[in-house]
Amino acid sequence: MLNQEIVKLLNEQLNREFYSSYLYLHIANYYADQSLSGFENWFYIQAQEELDHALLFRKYILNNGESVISTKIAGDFPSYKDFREPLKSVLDHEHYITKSIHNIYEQAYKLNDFRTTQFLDWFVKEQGEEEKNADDNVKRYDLFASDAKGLFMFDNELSTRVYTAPSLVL
Ligand code: OFO
Repeated sequence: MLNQEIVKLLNEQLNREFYSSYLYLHIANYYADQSLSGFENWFYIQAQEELDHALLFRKYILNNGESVISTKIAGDFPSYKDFREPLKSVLDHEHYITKSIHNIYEQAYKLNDFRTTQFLDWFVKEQGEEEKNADDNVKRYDLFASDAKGLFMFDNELSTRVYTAPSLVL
């Protein structure tokens, strides 16, 4: 049985993962409107991955005999002034999500809830990869996409990303 404070935090994280998925889909839609299909592809796949994360939290909560709380998905869906802005905004977003995961980890650790820390280990690692990917996208955009040809090539590169299911199985 999980501590109820941990259940609350896990449910809040579930909501944040759904928001992340929706946010990435929102960005994919933005790039689709701009005919940047490679950017669209990259963010659409990220939206799928975030949905996977939400469903992993759902499964973990249920596997521990606790209830999943359905709440409104909290968060904004901004408009963007240029192609770079979504890239930068998701880097900030991933920093925020990392903090949130680390907070649950810290609370679980304090309560000797090692089942939850073990579950979260995968997410700690995943966040590290996602921060790196988001940071790379900003840096690569700044390096290569300052003219139409560079933007075209960067878009082509982003079109090669393929979806892979999460390696964590519950
Ligand atoms: Fe859910 O992985 Fe980042 O946000």
